[in-house]
Amino acid sequence: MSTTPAPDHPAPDRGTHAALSHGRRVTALSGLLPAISAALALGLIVGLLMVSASPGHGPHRLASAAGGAASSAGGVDAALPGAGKKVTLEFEEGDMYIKPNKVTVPAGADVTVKVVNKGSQPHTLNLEGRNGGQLEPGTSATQHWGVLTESTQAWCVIPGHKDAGMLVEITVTGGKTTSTAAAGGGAAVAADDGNAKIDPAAKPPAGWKAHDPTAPVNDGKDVHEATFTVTEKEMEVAPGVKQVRWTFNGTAPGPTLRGKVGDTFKITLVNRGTMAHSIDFHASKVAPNVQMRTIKPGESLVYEFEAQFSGIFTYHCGADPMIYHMGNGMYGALIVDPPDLGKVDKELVLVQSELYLGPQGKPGDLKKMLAGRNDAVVLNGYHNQYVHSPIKVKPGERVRVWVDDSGPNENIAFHVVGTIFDTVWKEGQYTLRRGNPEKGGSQVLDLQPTQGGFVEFTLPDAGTYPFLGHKMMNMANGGLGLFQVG
Ligand SMILES: [Cu+2]
Repeated sequence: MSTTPAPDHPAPDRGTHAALSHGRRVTALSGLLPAISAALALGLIVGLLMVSASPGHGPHRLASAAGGAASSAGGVDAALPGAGKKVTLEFEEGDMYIKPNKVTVPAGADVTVKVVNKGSQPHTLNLEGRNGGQLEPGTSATQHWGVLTESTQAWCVIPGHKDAGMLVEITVTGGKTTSTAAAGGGAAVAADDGNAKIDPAAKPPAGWKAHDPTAPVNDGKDVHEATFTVTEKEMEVAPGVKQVRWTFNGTAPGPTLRGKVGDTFKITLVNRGTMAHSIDFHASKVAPNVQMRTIKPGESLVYEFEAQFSGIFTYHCGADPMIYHMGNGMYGALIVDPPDLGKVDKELVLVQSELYLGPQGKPGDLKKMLAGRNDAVVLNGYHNQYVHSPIKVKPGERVRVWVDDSGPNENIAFHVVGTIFDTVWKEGQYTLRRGNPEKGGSQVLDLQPTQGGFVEFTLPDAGTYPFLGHKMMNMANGGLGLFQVG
């Protein structure tokens, strides 16, 4: 297992943030998460808008709202309802909420903001996404937003947090213009605006190499040590389509690990990304708040466990919002061999996941992940990967394919056209074994998100044998591959 050096990254609230936000649109996203909405509704009742004689200028001064707002009371039109008034807004942030999430301010008022972070991870509150410092858990800060003359928004700029619900609508009343969508009731902007599109007919560029599907060999050692370095890097996910993927060791899926029941796995997780990450091995029985804890950029942790159960298990990042980290590439598989695993001629690993494309060169689209609107369902991270690079098999070879469904949302009905599985293992047990007295055969290995198993079969004659998830819309959407025999 090698450690991949971290590439240079754009600042977190530029590249990634720009993919997700646009200053004055209503994204209507808070409605996607009922629990968050409930918390936000509660915030409305709390009604923290106060008019006070606050001293004003705090340590986190932000520029006032764009669009002609004056930056000091001296330049404010005296006819505006808030002219000469000082308004203090108080906000509570937590993990994926801000409350209240709607406030009303009279135009011309000089606005100061007090914000407290009651969440378990860092957040920010930035007027129109600009400036502002990071708030560590349990800390608070004061910001001076200056004079507002038209409706606007503020949000947390940490990637994914705005789309997960950390957005405040600021309605400014009595100003010259209050017509922006942010005033409420405006039409939601189409979620796909500017997102990359896959051309199913396109071919990978010269020099492209498929993700090697070969299963790692069980090295027989009792202790398996590896370093998983988290990086956020641009990668091609379909011909011509590039996205910033969040990865373990530079690939999505991450490296496949392998051992046997009773082995110890000792993984050092190193965060060289720009945001908080973590790892959750489904193969382990450990306290989630210890080994699976989220670590900041520059930090590392050691995750050690004994593999007590056999199977192919998913691992994934569990940082909030988890679906965003998994959907951006932070997943992989760990194989724990059952004690009596037979010999085969060829052994492969296929990990299914979905792509939810953001704009070219940006991370995926969280809104689409939450809505389950994928752009592709892929094996080992690339659209129709093994159609572009078929997997070679010799006639009559006994093949074992380990399959893990890393999701985050889709299932798989794994099937190989032109053969029948004589052995199937699913979630900890054989459901079919070669030589069974019933002479039974199996056509599909069915897996829900983060389930895993393997199938064994032979391809007796020379030819081309497609493999796919037999949920047909997924096959048509990038989940097809080919075995080339002879
Ligand atoms: Cu992560």
